[in-house]
Amino acid sequence: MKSNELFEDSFIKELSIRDIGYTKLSQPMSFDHYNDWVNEGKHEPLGYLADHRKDLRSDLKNYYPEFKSALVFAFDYSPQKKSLEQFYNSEKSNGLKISSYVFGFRGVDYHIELRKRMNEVLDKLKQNRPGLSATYTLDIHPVLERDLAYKSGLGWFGKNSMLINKNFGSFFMIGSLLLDQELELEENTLETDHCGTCRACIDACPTDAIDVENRTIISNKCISTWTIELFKDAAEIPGHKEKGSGEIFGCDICQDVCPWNIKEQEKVPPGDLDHLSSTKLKEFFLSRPISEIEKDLSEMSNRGFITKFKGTSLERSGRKGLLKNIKLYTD
Ligand code: B12
Ligand code: SF4
Ligand code: SF4
Repeated sequence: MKSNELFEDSFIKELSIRDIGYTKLSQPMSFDHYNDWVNEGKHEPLGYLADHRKDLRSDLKNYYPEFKSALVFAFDYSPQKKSLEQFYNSEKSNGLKISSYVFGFRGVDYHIELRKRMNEVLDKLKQNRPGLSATYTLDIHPVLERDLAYKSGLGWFGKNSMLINKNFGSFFMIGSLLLDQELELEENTLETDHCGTCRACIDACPTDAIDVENRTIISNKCISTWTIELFKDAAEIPGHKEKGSGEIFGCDICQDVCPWNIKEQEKVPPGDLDHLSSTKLKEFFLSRPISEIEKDLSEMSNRGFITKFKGTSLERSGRKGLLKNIKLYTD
């Protein structure tokens, strides 16, 4: 059986799972690539990628000793991406931009929402396999997730370093269940490179953050690092203010120009952006005069910010981080 035939279509669709990969390999294929990247300092200022957890990534068994196989999920947010683009192109937009993944999962922080969805999947799996145990990996764990998705056949490493799927592009998040049993599934073949001679992402990146030789990102040049990971006053990314196009949380530019995403956006129907958290974010940050937002954030307490945006991805940067990002467009 193929991994994407494990569950009923309606169940998969309800959880926005676009595809499922499967692998029994516990060792990544690109740990050396990661190691070199860290040794060259390209992870800076993201210290958590280089500390005692670095080498844990060399084998999934370091994180989950019982590992026998993994189900790897592509959680799709391309429909919400399409709606957000329509909003940015409308008169309602104030020119500021928040990355589309933030709106992808009902506006709820994907760490919270996708964990719930993977628990639902696990409950379903356990119905026929009562002894099964598992743990999940989602972003913050010491696992090379793109490598895991690559190994399980979900896509290739694009020049922009995104894991790209030939059928649905790169607007998806990766989440996995590491299992203590093998499943009766065929392993998928590895996807080949479909970037060819294209350079669209490299030419579009406003801060030259793409290291094309290694297909990696120089973190301290990336707008995503600056707007999501640096919480307080921080030195500006050289060139960002001049060349940035309104990004105040994350950056989608190198994905927006990718032909594999453009193709997907042409065919995907727009998704719902009207869930409570999404509406709150859109109304506060994306629809009002920028000076008004700056004033509100300056006068708000940290506690007030957390109360208002609790459970959304923006809680990570906090009030000060967002204020720093917005000031780029008011000073
Ligand atoms: C640190 C991090 C960042 C950093 C650094 C990004 C980077 N590209 O390294 C920053 C803050 C900049 C960032 C930004 C974003 N991130 Co991020 N991030 C991570 C995190 C936590 C670790 C990534 C990492 O280890 N980087 C180090 C590099 C060296 O490793 P890598 O990215 O995995 O790349 C592999 C390939 O390049 C491969 N490789 C390259 N060439 C070749 C060739 C061969 C032959 C082989 C075998 C391998 C190979 O080797 C590398 C090591 O495995 C992962 C979650 C996780 N635990 O993995 C999410 C993750 C990569 N991020 C994700 C997302 C969505 C984003 C953003 C789109 C968010 C946004 N809109 O702002 C941007 C995209 C920026 C970009 N173009 O990459 C998703 C990507 C999903 C996907 N479809 O690929 C992940 C997987 C989170 C998730 N659970 O879904 N991120
Ligand atoms: S996310 Fe933005 S800044 Fe980072 S590499 Fe892509 S285009 Fe460049
Ligand atoms: S824009 Fe072109 S080079 Fe960049 S990831 Fe997409 S296909 Fe590859």
